[in-house]
Amino acid sequence: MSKKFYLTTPIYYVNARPHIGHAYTTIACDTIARRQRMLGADTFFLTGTDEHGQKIERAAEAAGKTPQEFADEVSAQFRTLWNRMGITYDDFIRTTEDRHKKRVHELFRQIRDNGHIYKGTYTGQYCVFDELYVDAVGPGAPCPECGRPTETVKEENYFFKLSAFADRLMQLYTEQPDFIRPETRRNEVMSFVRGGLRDLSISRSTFSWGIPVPDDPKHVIYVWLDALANYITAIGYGSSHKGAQEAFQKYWPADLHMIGKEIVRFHCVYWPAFLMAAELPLPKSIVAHGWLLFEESKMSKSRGNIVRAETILDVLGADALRYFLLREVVFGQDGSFSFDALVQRYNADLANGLGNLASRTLTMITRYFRGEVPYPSATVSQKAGDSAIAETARKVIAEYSSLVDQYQFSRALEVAWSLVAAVDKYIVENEPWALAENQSEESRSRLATILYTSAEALRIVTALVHPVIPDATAKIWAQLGLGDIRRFPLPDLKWGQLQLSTKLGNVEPVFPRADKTAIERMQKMEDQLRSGTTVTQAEPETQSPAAPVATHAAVAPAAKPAVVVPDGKITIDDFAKVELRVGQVKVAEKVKGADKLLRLEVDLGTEVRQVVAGIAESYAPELLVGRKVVIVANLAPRKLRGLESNGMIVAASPEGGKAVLASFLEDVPVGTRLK
Ligand code: ME8
Repeated sequence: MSKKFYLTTPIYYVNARPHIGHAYTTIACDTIARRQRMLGADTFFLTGTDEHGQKIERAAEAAGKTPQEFADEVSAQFRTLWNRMGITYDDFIRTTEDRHKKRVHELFRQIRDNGHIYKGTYTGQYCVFDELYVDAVGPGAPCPECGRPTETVKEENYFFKLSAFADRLMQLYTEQPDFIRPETRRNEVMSFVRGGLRDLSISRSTFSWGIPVPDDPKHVIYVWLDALANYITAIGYGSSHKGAQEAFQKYWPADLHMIGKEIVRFHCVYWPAFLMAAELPLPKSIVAHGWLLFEESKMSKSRGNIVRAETILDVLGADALRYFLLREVVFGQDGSFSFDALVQRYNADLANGLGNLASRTLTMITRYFRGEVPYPSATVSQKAGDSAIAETARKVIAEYSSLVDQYQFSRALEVAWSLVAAVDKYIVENEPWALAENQSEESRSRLATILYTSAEALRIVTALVHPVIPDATAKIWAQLGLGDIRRFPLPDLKWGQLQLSTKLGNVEPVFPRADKTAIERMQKMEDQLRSGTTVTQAEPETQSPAAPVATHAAVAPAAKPAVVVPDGKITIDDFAKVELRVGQVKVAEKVKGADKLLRLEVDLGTEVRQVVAGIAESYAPELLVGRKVVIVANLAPRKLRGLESNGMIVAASPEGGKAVLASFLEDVPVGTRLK
């Protein structure tokens, strides 16, 4: 029987549309899944969406939708994107599906029946952004994880006896050092557990968007218990169907949960403890990668610094994004994204590197050998350079495989490209085009050897990196006349398998060079998305004279209207581009060294934003805490005195007088849009 390999991405929250941070994890997993299939493993690759909890409920409310409608829309955006990118997931789980809900009930019951759940009262702070109970003290205290203000929760809850599992968890980390990778994350987790574990509240009763607790539907199950369970519910845990039970037997435990570093605690402490409590086997390994940064901070919706995958797909294609992310970012560490670096890598490594090697090698075989792979003469025409390429290729196969199996994608690709560079040099040094001008038997034989050697090296790189850049390598493989690359058994890969007289397919370039406008085009697409504009041509800069005066020292360029009405008026569509929302000030404080500035943390329902506003002369900070204000929510972030300002607070600024914040006479829910 073949080996199985079960791997998962986190299931992504549906409070915001996907960006390339989500794509990064999904691409890494897709690469591993494709490689495992080529290695012959019975592979199961799971992804999906996390749809319950207070954060989603609030996001839906702010969008004027029911949580289910909202979740349906955003979940579909994730799925559509993965389909467009050719992600080869085997299942896409949604936590609002019946199959999941029923099986989560089973898990809850099993843990309860095993005696690990009791009822108690929780009083403390909760961070809605992280959906995390925190140890912070006092109303509005900042979350130790993300710094956002926490909310006080006082509820009767069900508790999970997490504290009882500390010793077993420590034993797990010690006995299985590979359970958490990389080492830095393992150390963090171990010191967290060593610091003492408190029992965990695993239900909420003050909102209803979740899976009801079995036999006590006033409570909903804590969203992280619900979400983590997806890894077993999707493959049939708790099902009464025979097929589902067999799938669970076959695939569980997972071979790999791939996650971002911010959710290590949930996966490496809570999840194994839940499984121990349910007496289920534990996953074999959890690998946490670093963050994709953009403009120096973590790419995330709440910071407004996201780049969408679609933009890159439109301009350069999925392979470019996949290659860039895996090559540029050292796996496990944070890495920066920039359009400049993307295009530079694309041109250097893909267009001029692999693409050029493929097209020059295959074009010469087509031209000089009528499109059939020539065979190297074993005696007459062998030179040291030929066997050096074969030797390099052998080394590359071994090193690449070992690095990629340790998820060192960047180093693995560097190694693979060392073969591309070696063959390039070999071709330049041997000048096959010059040999082709001479019809002597010796020249023909030498030419055959050089082109065979180049084509064979090309075949080897192509097979190795297929899981990383599947589209282009499938094309090169077909151009090499080798059929369907997905069926190629990687364990068999070795030098010399390219058969004499293999008939090449049609030779076409796979990576056209990106010109200078590629960067501009991508940047413009993202700017337009951020400002809410979708038209493509440049528009004149205008600002609405009717707009309320904004007392925001970090005024970003206003959203540009698509249609400018001659007398300076704007259309309703123009106005709709400005996203005005009700926010509530959670924290207000003076900015050191700036008399006019206040640093505010404003809750927008779905997230808490830091806004730096020029209202210090009008308002004492303590008067602002708890106050509802109007925020321009879709302004591009700006830095002021080193602080990032994400949005703008709206106020009237009378001539010569003090600013007066826009506010409401009636109570309005936080997050409501003004329109
Ligand atoms: O945490 N850089 O969902 P989420 C790298 N629903 N990876 C990033 C990233 C960035 N800037 N931004 C997002 C949740 N990611 C929970 C998970 S699992 C049982 C529940 C990736 O939508 C990365 O994998 O906030 C990160 O862990 C995940 O998206 C968080 O997605």
